[in-house]
Amino acid sequence: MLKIWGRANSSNLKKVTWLCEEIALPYNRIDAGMNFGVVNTPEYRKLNPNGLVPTIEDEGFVLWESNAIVRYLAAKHSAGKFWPTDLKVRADADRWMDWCTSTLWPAFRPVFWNLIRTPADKRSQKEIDEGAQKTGEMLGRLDGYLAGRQFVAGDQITMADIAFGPILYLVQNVPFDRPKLANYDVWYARLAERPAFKKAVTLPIA
Ligand SMILES: N[C@@H](CCC(=O)N[C@@H](CS)C(=O)NCC(=O)O)C(=O)O
Repeated sequence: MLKIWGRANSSNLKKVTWLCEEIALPYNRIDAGMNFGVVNTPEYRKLNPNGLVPTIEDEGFVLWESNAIVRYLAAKHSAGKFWPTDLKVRADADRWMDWCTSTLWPAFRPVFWNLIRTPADKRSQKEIDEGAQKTGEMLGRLDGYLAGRQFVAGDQITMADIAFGPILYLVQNVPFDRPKLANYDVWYARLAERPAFKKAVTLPIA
């Protein structure tokens, strides 16, 4: 059976478990990271030299980097749905997965890190304010793109929505001044109402 290492409330782990729940792919999740440790053991470092989660092992094949894992599992088990077979739709999905990791998350990370992972007396209000402003700008960009679309890469849910969902769950649940955005809000609600999202993503964030 597919093995997945990572604590259940890790956003990057949730991308993998949410996809598995969507496609009814059985998996064995092993707690690792933060208070569970494991990630600094020599055994784990052999699997993932970064000491981060998630990591998977599938029939002897080891893979880390959450977006790469999502692409691999979607291509293997859900070609034509979560992994689009149309080249342009897939490129669009790939593009938004990369944008989420390279642009949205770096904008939002300081807000999350300060408000959720940092004791109140050590927080940087400047980092929170700058991050909140950038996050608002990025969400606005996404909102414009979502006009007239059910999901980020068209009218069917794909791996791109999977990559966004757990990050947006943080964006929605960390207490900061988030702009109201019509297309974005409807899309997020559409993702959050899915039973697989509720099971894999809707967990306490801290
Ligand atoms: N680019 C990597 C980032 C992985 C990452 O930063 N994982 C975090 C959890 S979301 C982690 O392992 N943090 C340390 C820990 O949990 O011990 C990916 O997408 O898989």
